Amino acid sequence: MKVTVLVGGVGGARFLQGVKAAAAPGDAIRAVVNIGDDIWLHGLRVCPDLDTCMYTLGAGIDPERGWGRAKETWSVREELEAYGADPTWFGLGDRDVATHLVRTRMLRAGYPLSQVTAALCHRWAPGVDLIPASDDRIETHVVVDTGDDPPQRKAIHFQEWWVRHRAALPAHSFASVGRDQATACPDALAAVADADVVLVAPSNPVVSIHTIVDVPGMRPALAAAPGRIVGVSPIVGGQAVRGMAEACLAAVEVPVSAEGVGRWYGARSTGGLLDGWLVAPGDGADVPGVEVREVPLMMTDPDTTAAMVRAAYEVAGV
Ligand code: FO1
Repeated sequence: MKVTVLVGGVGGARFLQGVKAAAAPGDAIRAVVNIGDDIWLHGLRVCPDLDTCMYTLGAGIDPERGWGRAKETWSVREELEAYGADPTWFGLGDRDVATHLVRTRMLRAGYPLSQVTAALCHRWAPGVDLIPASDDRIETHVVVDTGDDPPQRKAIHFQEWWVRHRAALPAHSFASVGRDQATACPDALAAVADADVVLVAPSNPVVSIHTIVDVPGMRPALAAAPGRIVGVSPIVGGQAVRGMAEACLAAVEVPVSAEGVGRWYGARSTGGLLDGWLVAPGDGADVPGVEVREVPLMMTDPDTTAAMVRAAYEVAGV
């Protein structure tokens, strides 16, 4: 069976572990990964969601942080701080820097991000094809009011909002910088077009999933996908399971509920994304045109997540 999964960072990587655990021999798993978090730092290209998926599935992730490498050291970060080399609010670990050096060298040599990612994955063998949503640069920026007096309204990079300000500055809106000059990665479009089923991971709906679907070319590809598209709610019991989805949903005026996110994604039959929607027991959700199924959604370990994936396959009829 060919499975294609739309994923963001930490939650997406955990979900992919479940897709792997549920896979049968010969299954092909392709992950279309969000690139909106990507950032140039100290001359290096950092791709947090691709790296979190690669390290998690390749057993190199730091399990507490959910990002960066296990057994990490921070000499480079300390030396950069000693030079006062901004930004100092984003920590690059020594082992992690090697990934960014290899990636940056290949990008500078003209290789597209999808080929760079495949090259890095030769080492990590994640067992899943990791495909960036686009080979072009699309960065999520957040429109906020700064703490100045009087407050200034300006757009800052997603990482500055997320890491430096811990998403505490109310987000007025999100902008995908570079989107209008970008196209979806051909490998990502192909992975949607030949999938028996497309899964939407319980990643952040606004800055991970929407940023994938909104890449030019992706929405028509999903609309035409032969396989059914089944999503997994990232909201359980009215709370986001990870990250700061509440802050993001508030900015797009979507209720923090399984029903709210399901309706925001919309039914494929009326131009939206979903054919099916998994929600947690008791959450219930009325999403017109979408088959809703209540299943346990806490990804406590790959086998528990695999049960969620099998439920999604049932809804997809595969
Ligand atoms: N998150 C933090 O909260 N603090 C950091 O210093 C930080 C550094 C970092 C370096 C590499 C990387 O791949 C991710 C990193 N993250 C850090 C997490 C990152 O902000 C998130 O993984 C995603 O962008 C959100 O999903």
